[in-house]
Amino acid sequence: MRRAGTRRVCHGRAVDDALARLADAGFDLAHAFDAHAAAREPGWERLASGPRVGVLIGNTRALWPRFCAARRDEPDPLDRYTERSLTQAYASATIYFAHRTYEGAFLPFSRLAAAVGLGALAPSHLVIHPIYGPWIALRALVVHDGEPPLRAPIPQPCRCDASCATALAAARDTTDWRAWLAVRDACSLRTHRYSEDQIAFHYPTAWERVPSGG
Ligand code: B12
Repeated sequence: MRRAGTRRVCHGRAVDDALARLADAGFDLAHAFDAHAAAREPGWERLASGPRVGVLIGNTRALWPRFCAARRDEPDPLDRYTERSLTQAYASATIYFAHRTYEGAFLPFSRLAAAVGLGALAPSHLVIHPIYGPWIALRALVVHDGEPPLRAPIPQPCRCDASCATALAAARDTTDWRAWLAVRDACSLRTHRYSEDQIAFHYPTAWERVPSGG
Protein backbone atom coordinates (compact mmCIF):
# COMPACT_ATOMS: atom_id res chain seq x y z
CA MET A 1 0.00 0.00 0.00
CA ARG A 2 1.20 3.49 -0.76
CA ARG A 3 2.05 5.40 2.38
CA ALA A 4 0.22 8.72 2.38
CA GLY A 5 1.91 11.97 3.30
CA THR A 6 4.77 10.44 5.18
CA ARG A 7 8.51 10.64 5.38
CA ARG A 8 10.91 8.32 7.07
CA VAL A 9 11.19 9.30 10.68
CA CYS A 10 14.62 7.89 11.43
CA HIS A 11 17.13 5.45 10.05
CA GLY A 12 16.05 2.61 12.28
CA ARG A 13 15.03 -0.52 10.44
CA ALA A 14 12.60 -1.34 13.25
CA VAL A 15 10.82 1.97 12.71
CA ASP A 16 10.51 1.39 8.97
CA ASP A 17 9.20 -2.11 9.60
CA ALA A 18 6.63 -0.79 12.05
CA LEU A 19 5.39 1.81 9.58
CA ALA A 20 5.19 -0.80 6.83
CA ARG A 21 3.15 -3.09 9.09
CA LEU A 22 0.80 -0.26 9.94
CA ALA A 23 0.38 0.68 6.29
CA ASP A 24 -0.49 -2.95 5.55
CA ALA A 25 -3.11 -2.79 8.28
CA GLY A 26 -4.64 0.29 6.63
CA PHE A 27 -3.11 3.03 8.77
CA ASP A 28 -1.70 4.91 5.82
CA LEU A 29 -0.96 8.26 7.47
CA ALA A 30 2.17 8.65 9.59
CA HIS A 31 3.45 12.12 10.35
CA ALA A 32 6.63 12.52 12.37
CA PHE A 33 7.39 15.60 14.44
CA ASP A 34 9.39 16.91 17.38
CA ALA A 35 7.59 15.67 20.47
CA HIS A 36 9.40 18.08 22.79
CA ALA A 37 8.36 21.08 20.69
CA ALA A 38 4.78 19.78 20.55
CA ALA A 39 4.72 19.65 24.35
CA ARG A 40 4.04 23.41 24.23
CA GLU A 41 0.53 22.63 22.97
CA PRO A 42 -2.13 22.67 25.70
CA GLY A 43 -2.97 19.11 26.66
CA TRP A 44 0.31 17.67 25.39
CA GLU A 45 2.64 18.71 28.21
CA ARG A 46 3.31 15.01 28.85
CA LEU A 47 5.51 14.94 25.74
CA ALA A 48 8.09 17.30 27.28
CA SER A 49 10.13 14.52 28.82
CA GLY A 50 10.89 11.25 27.12
CA PRO A 51 11.71 10.29 23.54
CA ARG A 52 12.04 12.99 20.95
CA VAL A 53 10.15 11.64 17.92
CA GLY A 54 6.37 11.74 17.85
CA VAL A 55 4.52 10.02 15.01
CA LEU A 56 0.85 10.76 14.46
CA ILE A 57 -0.82 7.70 13.00
CA GLY A 58 -4.05 8.02 11.07
CA ASN A 59 -5.95 6.67 8.14
CA THR A 60 -7.82 7.58 5.00
CA ARG A 61 -10.43 5.49 3.24
CA ALA A 62 -7.62 2.98 2.71
CA LEU A 63 -8.32 1.56 6.16
CA TRP A 64 -11.72 0.24 5.33
CA PRO A 65 -10.99 -2.96 3.31
CA ARG A 66 -8.10 -3.88 5.62
CA PHE A 67 -10.21 -3.45 8.72
CA CYS A 68 -13.16 -5.35 7.23
CA ALA A 69 -10.91 -8.29 6.33
CA ALA A 70 -9.52 -8.49 9.88
CA ARG A 71 -12.60 -7.41 11.81
CA ARG A 72 -13.59 -9.53 14.81
CA ASP A 73 -16.98 -9.91 16.40
CA GLU A 74 -16.33 -7.78 19.48
CA PRO A 75 -17.49 -4.47 20.99
CA ASP A 76 -15.87 -1.36 19.45
CA PRO A 77 -14.13 -3.46 16.80
CA LEU A 78 -12.26 -0.57 15.17
CA ASP A 79 -10.79 0.62 18.46
CA ARG A 80 -9.67 -2.93 19.28
CA TYR A 81 -8.24 -3.37 15.77
CA THR A 82 -6.37 -0.09 16.15
CA GLU A 83 -4.92 -1.16 19.49
CA ARG A 84 -3.83 -4.56 18.20
CA SER A 85 -2.27 -3.08 15.06
CA LEU A 86 -0.34 -0.40 16.94
CA THR A 87 0.93 -2.59 19.74
CA GLN A 88 1.99 -5.31 17.31
CA ALA A 89 3.85 -2.80 15.15
CA TYR A 90 5.50 -0.96 18.05
CA ALA A 91 6.29 -3.48 20.77
CA SER A 92 8.30 -1.13 22.97
CA ALA A 93 7.27 2.45 22.12
CA THR A 94 4.88 4.64 24.09
CA ILE A 95 1.49 4.81 22.38
CA TYR A 96 -1.39 7.20 23.07
CA PHE A 97 -4.74 6.45 21.46
CA ALA A 98 -7.25 9.02 20.21
CA HIS A 99 -10.18 6.91 21.42
CA ARG A 100 -8.91 6.43 24.98
CA THR A 101 -9.03 8.79 27.90
CA TYR A 102 -5.98 9.64 29.97
CA GLU A 103 -6.54 10.86 33.51
CA GLY A 104 -10.21 11.13 32.64
CA ALA A 105 -9.95 13.16 29.41
CA PHE A 106 -9.42 12.62 25.72
CA LEU A 107 -6.16 13.97 24.38
CA PRO A 108 -6.62 16.86 21.91
CA PHE A 109 -5.50 15.04 18.78
CA SER A 110 -7.05 17.54 16.37
CA ARG A 111 -5.09 20.43 17.82
CA LEU A 112 -1.89 18.37 17.77
CA ALA A 113 -2.43 17.48 14.11
CA ALA A 114 -2.79 21.17 13.28
CA ALA A 115 0.20 22.24 15.39
CA VAL A 116 2.57 19.77 13.72
CA GLY A 117 1.31 20.38 10.19
CA LEU A 118 -0.47 17.13 9.37
CA GLY A 119 -3.42 19.29 8.40
CA ALA A 120 -5.13 22.54 9.31
CA LEU A 121 -8.25 23.14 11.36
CA ALA A 122 -11.21 24.31 9.29
CA PRO A 123 -14.13 26.43 10.50
CA SER A 124 -15.90 23.06 10.89
CA HIS A 125 -13.26 22.12 13.51
CA LEU A 126 -12.29 19.18 11.35
CA VAL A 127 -8.63 18.65 10.48
CA ILE A 128 -8.17 19.16 6.75
CA HIS A 129 -5.33 17.24 5.11
CA PRO A 130 -3.81 18.86 1.98
CA ILE A 131 -4.55 15.76 -0.13
CA TYR A 132 -7.30 13.89 1.68
CA GLY A 133 -9.27 16.87 2.91
CA PRO A 134 -11.45 16.14 5.96
CA TRP A 135 -11.59 12.43 5.04
CA ILE A 136 -8.98 11.30 7.52
CA ALA A 137 -9.06 9.91 11.02
CA LEU A 138 -6.49 10.39 13.75
CA ARG A 139 -5.86 7.15 15.60
CA ALA A 140 -2.77 7.25 17.76
CA LEU A 141 0.46 8.91 18.68
CA VAL A 142 3.65 6.87 18.95
CA VAL A 143 6.67 8.31 20.73
CA HIS A 144 10.13 6.85 20.23
CA ASP A 145 13.83 7.73 20.18
CA GLY A 146 15.49 9.35 17.19
CA GLU A 147 15.96 12.68 15.44
CA PRO A 148 12.68 14.40 14.59
CA PRO A 149 12.07 16.39 11.40
CA LEU A 150 11.26 20.09 11.62
CA ARG A 151 7.55 20.81 11.31
CA ALA A 152 5.34 23.88 11.26
CA PRO A 153 1.62 24.52 10.85
CA ILE A 154 0.47 24.49 7.23
CA PRO A 155 -1.83 27.00 5.52
CA GLN A 156 -5.49 26.12 5.14
CA PRO A 157 -5.49 23.54 2.29
CA CYS A 158 -9.14 24.00 1.31
CA ARG A 159 -10.40 26.93 -0.70
CA CYS A 160 -13.13 27.57 1.78
CA ASP A 161 -16.20 29.49 0.76
CA ALA A 162 -17.29 29.01 4.39
CA SER A 163 -19.92 26.47 3.36
CA CYS A 164 -18.63 24.17 6.11
CA ALA A 165 -19.30 26.91 8.66
CA THR A 166 -22.86 27.20 7.40
CA ALA A 167 -23.28 23.41 7.57
CA LEU A 168 -21.79 23.40 11.08
CA ALA A 169 -24.24 26.07 12.23
CA ALA A 170 -27.08 23.90 10.92
CA ALA A 171 -25.73 20.78 12.65
CA ARG A 172 -24.77 22.18 16.03
CA ASP A 173 -28.08 21.65 17.80
CA THR A 174 -28.82 18.25 16.39
CA THR A 175 -27.61 14.70 16.79
CA ASP A 176 -28.90 13.87 13.31
CA TRP A 177 -25.88 12.22 11.75
CA ARG A 178 -26.88 13.40 8.28
CA ALA A 179 -26.41 16.99 9.39
CA TRP A 180 -22.91 16.11 10.65
CA LEU A 181 -22.08 14.28 7.47
CA ALA A 182 -23.13 17.43 5.60
CA VAL A 183 -20.45 19.35 7.55
CA ARG A 184 -17.74 17.07 6.20
CA ASP A 185 -19.29 16.94 2.74
CA ALA A 186 -19.27 20.74 2.61
CA CYS A 187 -15.47 20.76 2.28
CA SER A 188 -14.22 21.45 -1.22
CA LEU A 189 -11.63 18.64 -0.92
CA ARG A 190 -13.81 15.61 -1.46
CA THR A 191 -11.96 13.36 -3.92
CA HIS A 192 -10.99 10.98 -1.13
CA ARG A 193 -14.39 10.75 0.55
CA TYR A 194 -14.94 7.58 2.57
CA SER A 195 -16.91 4.76 1.01
CA GLU A 196 -20.60 4.53 1.88
CA ASP A 197 -19.88 1.50 4.08
CA GLN A 198 -17.21 3.38 6.00
CA ILE A 199 -19.54 6.33 6.46
CA ALA A 200 -22.31 4.00 7.61
CA PHE A 201 -19.95 2.61 10.25
CA HIS A 202 -18.83 5.99 11.60
CA TYR A 203 -21.85 8.23 11.43
CA PRO A 204 -25.27 6.86 12.38
CA THR A 205 -24.13 5.56 15.76
CA ALA A 206 -21.51 8.17 16.66
CA TRP A 207 -23.42 9.49 19.62
CA GLU A 208 -23.99 6.06 21.14
CA ARG A 209 -20.41 4.95 20.62
CA VAL A 210 -18.38 7.88 21.86
CA PRO A 211 -14.86 6.44 21.81
CA SER A 212 -14.81 5.50 18.14
CA GLY A 213 -14.71 8.08 15.47
CA GLY A 214 -13.26 8.79 12.19
C1 B12 B 1 -15.45 12.61 21.99
C2 B12 B 1 -15.40 12.73 20.50
C3 B12 B 1 -16.59 12.87 19.82
C4 B12 B 1 -17.94 12.95 20.54
C5 B12 B 1 -18.20 14.31 21.13
C6 B12 B 1 -17.66 15.46 20.30
C7 B12 B 1 -17.94 16.85 20.89
N1 B12 B 1 -18.30 17.77 20.01
O1 B12 B 1 -17.86 17.06 22.06
C8 B12 B 1 -18.93 12.51 19.45
C9 B12 B 1 -19.16 11.01 19.60
C10 B12 B 1 -20.27 13.23 19.44
C11 B12 B 1 -18.10 12.77 18.21
C12 B12 B 1 -18.67 12.87 16.99
C13 B12 B 1 -17.95 13.04 15.84
N2 B12 B 1 -16.63 13.04 15.68
CO1 B12 B 1 -15.42 13.02 17.15
N3 B12 B 1 -14.08 12.75 18.50
C14 B12 B 1 -14.18 12.69 19.78
C15 B12 B 1 -12.77 12.44 20.38
C16 B12 B 1 -12.64 10.94 20.74
C17 B12 B 1 -12.42 13.29 21.57
C18 B12 B 1 -12.70 14.81 21.40
C19 B12 B 1 -12.17 15.52 22.61
O2 B12 B 1 -12.86 15.68 23.60
N4 B12 B 1 -10.87 15.85 22.55
C20 B12 B 1 -10.18 16.41 23.68
C21 B12 B 1 -10.37 17.93 23.69
C22 B12 B 1 -9.67 18.59 24.87
O3 B12 B 1 -9.73 18.41 22.51
P1 B12 B 1 -10.44 19.49 21.60
O4 B12 B 1 -9.62 19.62 20.36
O5 B12 B 1 -10.80 20.68 22.35
O6 B12 B 1 -11.76 18.58 21.27
C23 B12 B 1 -12.94 19.11 20.83
C24 B12 B 1 -13.13 18.77 19.40
O7 B12 B 1 -12.41 17.58 19.11
C25 B12 B 1 -14.63 18.58 19.36
N5 B12 B 1 -15.02 17.58 18.38
C26 B12 B 1 -14.88 16.27 18.42
N6 B12 B 1 -15.33 15.72 17.28
C27 B12 B 1 -15.77 16.76 16.52
C28 B12 B 1 -16.27 16.77 15.23
C29 B12 B 1 -16.71 18.00 14.69
C30 B12 B 1 -17.28 18.06 13.31
C31 B12 B 1 -16.65 19.18 15.48
C32 B12 B 1 -17.21 20.43 14.97
C33 B12 B 1 -16.07 19.14 16.74
C34 B12 B 1 -15.63 17.93 17.22
O8 B12 B 1 -15.10 18.22 20.63
C35 B12 B 1 -14.07 18.37 21.56
C36 B12 B 1 -14.57 19.05 22.79
O9 B12 B 1 -15.23 20.27 22.48
C37 B12 B 1 -11.86 12.87 19.17
C38 B12 B 1 -10.47 12.22 19.15
C39 B12 B 1 -9.55 13.00 20.07
N7 B12 B 1 -8.87 12.32 20.98
O10 B12 B 1 -9.45 14.22 19.97
C40 B12 B 1 -12.76 12.52 17.98
C41 B12 B 1 -12.60 13.28 16.68
C42 B12 B 1 -12.34 14.77 16.93
N8 B12 B 1 -13.94 13.12 16.00
C43 B12 B 1 -13.85 13.01 14.77
C44 B12 B 1 -14.98 12.93 13.91
C45 B12 B 1 -14.69 12.76 12.42
C46 B12 B 1 -16.27 13.00 14.39
C47 B12 B 1 -17.54 13.03 13.53
C48 B12 B 1 -17.54 14.21 12.58
C49 B12 B 1 -17.72 11.73 12.68
C50 B12 B 1 -17.71 10.49 13.49
N9 B12 B 1 -18.83 9.88 13.63
O11 B12 B 1 -16.73 10.06 13.96
C51 B12 B 1 -18.69 13.09 14.57
C52 B12 B 1 -19.73 14.21 14.50
C53 B12 B 1 -19.50 15.61 15.05
C54 B12 B 1 -19.71 16.18 16.48
N10 B12 B 1 -20.89 16.63 16.86
O12 B12 B 1 -18.85 16.33 17.29
C55 B12 B 1 -12.41 12.97 14.28
C56 B12 B 1 -12.02 14.25 13.50
C57 B12 B 1 -11.20 13.90 12.25
C58 B12 B 1 -10.86 15.12 11.49
N11 B12 B 1 -10.65 14.97 10.19
O13 B12 B 1 -10.77 16.20 12.02
C59 B12 B 1 -11.63 12.70 15.61
C60 B12 B 1 -10.23 13.31 15.66
C61 B12 B 1 -11.56 11.16 15.78
C62 B12 B 1 -10.71 10.44 14.79
N12 B12 B 1 -10.56 9.13 15.02
O14 B12 B 1 -10.19 10.96 13.85
N13 B12 B 1 -16.77 12.88 18.49
